[in-house]
Amino acid sequence: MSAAAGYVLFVSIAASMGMGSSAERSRDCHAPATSRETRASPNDNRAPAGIRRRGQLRVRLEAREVAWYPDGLAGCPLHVHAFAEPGKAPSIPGPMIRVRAGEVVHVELHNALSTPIWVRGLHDRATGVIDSVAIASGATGEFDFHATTPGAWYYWAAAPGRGKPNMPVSAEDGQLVGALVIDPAAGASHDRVFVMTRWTPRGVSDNTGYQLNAINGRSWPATERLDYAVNDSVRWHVINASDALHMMHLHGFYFHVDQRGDAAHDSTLIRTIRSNGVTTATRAGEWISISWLADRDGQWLFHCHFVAHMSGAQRVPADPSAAMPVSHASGEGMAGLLLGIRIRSGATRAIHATGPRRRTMHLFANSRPKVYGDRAGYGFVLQTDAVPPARDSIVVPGTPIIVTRGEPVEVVVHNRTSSPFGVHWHGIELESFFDGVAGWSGTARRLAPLIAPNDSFAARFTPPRAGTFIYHVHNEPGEELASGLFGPLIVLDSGARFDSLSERMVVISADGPGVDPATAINGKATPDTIRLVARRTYRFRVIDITSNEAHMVSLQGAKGPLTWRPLARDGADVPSAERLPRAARYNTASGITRDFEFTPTDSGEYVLALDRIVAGSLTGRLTVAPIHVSAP
Ligand SMILES: [Cu+2]
Repeated sequence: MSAAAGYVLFVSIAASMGMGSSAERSRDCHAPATSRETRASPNDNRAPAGIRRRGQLRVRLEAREVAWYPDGLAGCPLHVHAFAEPGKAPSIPGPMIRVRAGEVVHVELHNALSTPIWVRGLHDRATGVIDSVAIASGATGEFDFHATTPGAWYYWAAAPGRGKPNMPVSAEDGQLVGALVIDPAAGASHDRVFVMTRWTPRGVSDNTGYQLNAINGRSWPATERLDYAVNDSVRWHVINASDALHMMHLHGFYFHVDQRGDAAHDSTLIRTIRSNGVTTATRAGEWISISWLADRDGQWLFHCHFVAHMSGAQRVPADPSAAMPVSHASGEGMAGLLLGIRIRSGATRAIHATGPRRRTMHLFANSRPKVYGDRAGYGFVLQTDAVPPARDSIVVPGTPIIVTRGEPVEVVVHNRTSSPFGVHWHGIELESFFDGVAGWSGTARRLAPLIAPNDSFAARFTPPRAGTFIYHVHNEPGEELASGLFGPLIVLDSGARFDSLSERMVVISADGPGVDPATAINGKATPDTIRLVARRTYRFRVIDITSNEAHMVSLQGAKGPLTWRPLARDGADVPSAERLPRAARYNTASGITRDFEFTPTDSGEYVLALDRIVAGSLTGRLTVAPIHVSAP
């Protein structure tokens, strides 16, 4: 985004909230002026802390009370605890300690808070155990270690009873965290470091109350803009130093998860590494190291796919103690866990300039009053006849859009609702302008518009790979996503036809608006029966477009989980080595698609079950689709 466009977006947000100019807005903040407070700076984690002396990195840190401005200085502050290097402004996240394997680190940490703190993670990870060191108020602790284990580690501190031994907690100590990156002894490393932190009034990890989520100390649109040139290799460490799950999604490109770890372990200890996708889970306390090739120009986003974590409703309110739940409402604009990426053009490859004639489809965003109690329902309906569908006809999920790899398509989106929005073609490698983020996709000179009520927008793309994707509303003002504005986007290989006898789509979504909705399968909280024939092979295309929820998906018979073969993740075929029969279950959350091949061996009754996951644990809160398998 150009600085000007960001400013317009911000002013329109402030004006719509009745806040007037940003200067007035600051004066409205409830900001108790305590003398001990200093203002925390955002930390972009480019410059490491400390000084190198005689082969040793020496870092001095202090834990202090600070005022934090995650929306930028025109926004309101939160009063939290943070780390500082003496003589410098405190920062959120705290000063980054970054060394190569083999170096020796000495840290002196002074506790200037009025409470004792437990300090965790200021050590090497060779043992896979997190040490806790208590430092009394006013006291200083010393830490000496030999860095040996490469990874995007972090250190954190919390008052007794306010932290967890394996991750920071999103209360007042949730920003008392900093990166501790150990690079390999030699060679290139992932260059940028992004630390995600979180603040909630009660320190809760769920998504039912007010929350503020930040990357490197800032919430969108105050987050950093990342500039690259076409064909740059991008390599990032992304650290989820919070107690909430985040589903990190990259627009327009696939990325590779090169390494993954939690507070104490790297991936060689906890799970297999290297996977390709457009969305990946970073669990509470987890970090990932990712890489991707910026091979198309334009403006893109990297963000958490949970609506609550990209919602404008999480802008810091004037009085944080009276903050309202963020829930599923997108609010005015976007805020929170979003990074803007600008890729400068060069010799960019043409994605859809030539080739066969473009196929045009008309997609209508319809609404109908009183579908969810007093609230409207929404749905995308594809025109299949000579005349457009009725204005109040809604289908949830939206009509599947089925296109062919390599064939240019134009989807004309007609907005018949009363709200402006964009439409994102999730997982499709396309031209930035059509990516669907109004006010951001495209270039500074030609930004994608909001699709106004009664207006339309023609999205053009030529899908380069066959697979299972999603189309869904973006930049919506309210709960339009949870209320039905999404659908499957299937790309078939050239020459292939969609065979409804062997294809089964499973779309997982919220069953309507509200803070804690039930989960629906194919639009119903009490799902329709899936009908199969024994000994026939099916392709299951499982799409997760929930708002803020996570689930375990499983196929089960009377004797427990069935077996299936993974075919694709996020639209990309899995390597043949992974296409092996395995237990039919996996964890999913918003923004993920998976394809599986399933052959029921016997006739009988089975289920496709979703078990809601909250704070990392199965809850037994089920949504169950019956499966009836008849004899061949
Ligand atoms: Cu998130």
